[in-house]
Amino acid sequence: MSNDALDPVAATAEYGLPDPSDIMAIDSLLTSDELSLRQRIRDFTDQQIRPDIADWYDRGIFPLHIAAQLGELGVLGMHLEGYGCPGRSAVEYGLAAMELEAGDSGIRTFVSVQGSLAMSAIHKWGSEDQKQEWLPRMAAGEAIGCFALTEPSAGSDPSAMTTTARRDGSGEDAGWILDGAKRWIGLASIADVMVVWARTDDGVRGFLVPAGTAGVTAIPIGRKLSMRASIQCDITFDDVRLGPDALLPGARGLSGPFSCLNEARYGIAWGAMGAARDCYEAALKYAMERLQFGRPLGGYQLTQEKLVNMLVEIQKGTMLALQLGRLKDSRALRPEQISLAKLNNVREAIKVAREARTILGGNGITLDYSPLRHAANLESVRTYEGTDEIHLLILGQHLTGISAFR
Ligand code: TGC
Repeated sequence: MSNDALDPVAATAEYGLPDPSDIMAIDSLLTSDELSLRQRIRDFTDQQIRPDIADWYDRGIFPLHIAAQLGELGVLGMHLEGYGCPGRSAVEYGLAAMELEAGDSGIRTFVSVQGSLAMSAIHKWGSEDQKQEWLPRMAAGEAIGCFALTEPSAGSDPSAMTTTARRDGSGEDAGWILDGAKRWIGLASIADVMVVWARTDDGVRGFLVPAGTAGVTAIPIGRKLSMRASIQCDITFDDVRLGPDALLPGARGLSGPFSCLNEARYGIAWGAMGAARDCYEAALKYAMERLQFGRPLGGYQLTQEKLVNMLVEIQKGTMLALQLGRLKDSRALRPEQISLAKLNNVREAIKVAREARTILGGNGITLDYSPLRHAANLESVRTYEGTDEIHLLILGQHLTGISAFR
């Protein structure tokens, strides 16, 4: 984490006039290093994502070429230390997620799946050999990872998973045989390595399955109305033979995958505010340019109310994300805090996106404008990494001490 002192005056001089939409001067809470990093990612989004995102979305393709660009940008496994990973702070990672999701949730999802899920699992729970083999290439975007937890019949309740790994032989050299199915797994069809969670005699364990392993099939899920510039797959494992070194030695039980979900949910709390900000900015621009009844839409009280309500939620949600990041950087972050921020920020971002679309009128239903694309994406974001209902119940359990799950 950068140690430079907070100096909003110097930062303003370096990065231009304060943003008029930053009413609460949130930028003044960021260090000059953080502002500089944010600007670098914002420039990347403007140059490499914005010009093509509507086309990628329309055609339903994930732009694989940006993996190496994102590696070079230093956002893959951004918060991880060593093994070629950038070792940046939690706040810096959050700012990057925000800027990338201002481009598209599918691009931020790629960064989350690669860094927060697959790389985090290997970094937290892998052997030294596994870390050396995969992390440097994954940080560079030269190898892609995925994280296979969810199953066709086990979404919110991963403890109901039916994918199994059983010993193939006996003794220390015994490998594993993997059988089962996973669903909604981001990047699986292009992954060089899958992190797969399976039930064993010893509880839930994690396994690394390299691309090309016999018996593994990953098929992208089609006909999606959301996350169209992104890949989610069905995977089947049919009598898949793995060596003994496929096991992630450090992870035992569901706390293994759940600790990785914490990382991804953290990034989402930031990213959703990026999508919301992009919607707000599109609506504000349109409202100032579009004349109806002889004056800009922005001159009507009803439009001003919409714009103000959007901005209020974006400012609140961004401050929430920043507090989350500061807690994470001070190693004081707790899962219920992540749940509160993920729940609030995605819920509010969807409302902002839908409200922004109303200002754009009929033009807002085309891919020429971002809000409806963001709104559709955010339906997925609201569902994955814990639905609204799951996060409400995690918070309910925290407040009452009573689990409503079982
Ligand atoms: P529970 O009994 O509460 O806990 C089991 C073990 O896990 C520990 N634990 C956690 N550890 C770290 N961080 C957390 N947030 C944790 N929450 C629980 C817990 O201490 C316990 O450890 P131990 O050592 O005692 O065994 O488990 P439960 O089954 O009752 O869980 C309840 C619940 C609902 C909170 C949990 O199931 C949950 O979070 N469900 C939502 C699952 C979810 O978010 N799924 C999305 C997965 S992401 C995905 O599949 C694809 S999206 C990305 C892509 O595009 O690929």
